[in-house]
Amino acid sequence: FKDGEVNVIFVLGGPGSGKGTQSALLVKDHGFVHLSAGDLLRAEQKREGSKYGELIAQYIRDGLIVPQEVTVALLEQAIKEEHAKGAKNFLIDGFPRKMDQALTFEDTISKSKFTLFFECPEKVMLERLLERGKTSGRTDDNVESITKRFRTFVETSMPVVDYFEKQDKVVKVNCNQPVNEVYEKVKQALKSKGI
Ligand code: UP5
Ligand code: MG
Repeated sequence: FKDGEVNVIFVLGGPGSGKGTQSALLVKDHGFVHLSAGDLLRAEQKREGSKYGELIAQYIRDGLIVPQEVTVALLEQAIKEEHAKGAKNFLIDGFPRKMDQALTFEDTISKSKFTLFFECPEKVMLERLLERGKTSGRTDDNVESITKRFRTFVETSMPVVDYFEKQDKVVKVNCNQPVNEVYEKVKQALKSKGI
């Protein structure tokens, strides 16, 4: 995409910090297109005939980052489809969560305007995910997988946040509050960036 053709905001934060919840609210009020990398991977995993189904299933269960070729291709396809329908403003949720993905995406698809980063204590995220796990059907909402997801987040994904922070492109929001209070802060954060 050429400069200005699409606006990309990355939404990052630990597992269960509320990326999906807050993104859904922003879609309703601001007309963003919300693309969750995790949702795209789960859909691809289920797609009949996908050659990546088993690989994706394993990586997600182990809380590891699926090789970037798979995820970047899924995102690129989804962005192009939405752009063809007239969409311009994208919330990319749960991506990039490894440095190679960040560099590839910004080199080949689009630079990001900034990253909305959700801060939340692990203890709170663990409680949320275990609660959700009672009904979510997600193969990674169990203590073993959650522990691995937390480790991957700290070791592999935080360097991406640090990288964007050095470019002064991170807006932090504390998420350890009720959904609507967090949302008020999210809206303020976007306002601070002129959105
Ligand atoms: N909840 C939310 N906000 C709340 C609040 N303020 N107060 C109280 N409760 C709140 O929320 C989680 C739960 O908490 C929900 O029940 C919600 O109601 C409640 P949600 O909005 O779903 O949080 P989110 O941050 O989106 O959590 P999610 O579990 O989706 O985060 P992950 O980052 O772990 O999951 P994702 O789907 O992004 O990735 C899953 C896996 O896919 C990764 O582990 C990885 O294996 C793989 N992946 C890749 O390999 N590459 C990628 O690029 C992306 C993913
Ligand atoms: Mg999510």
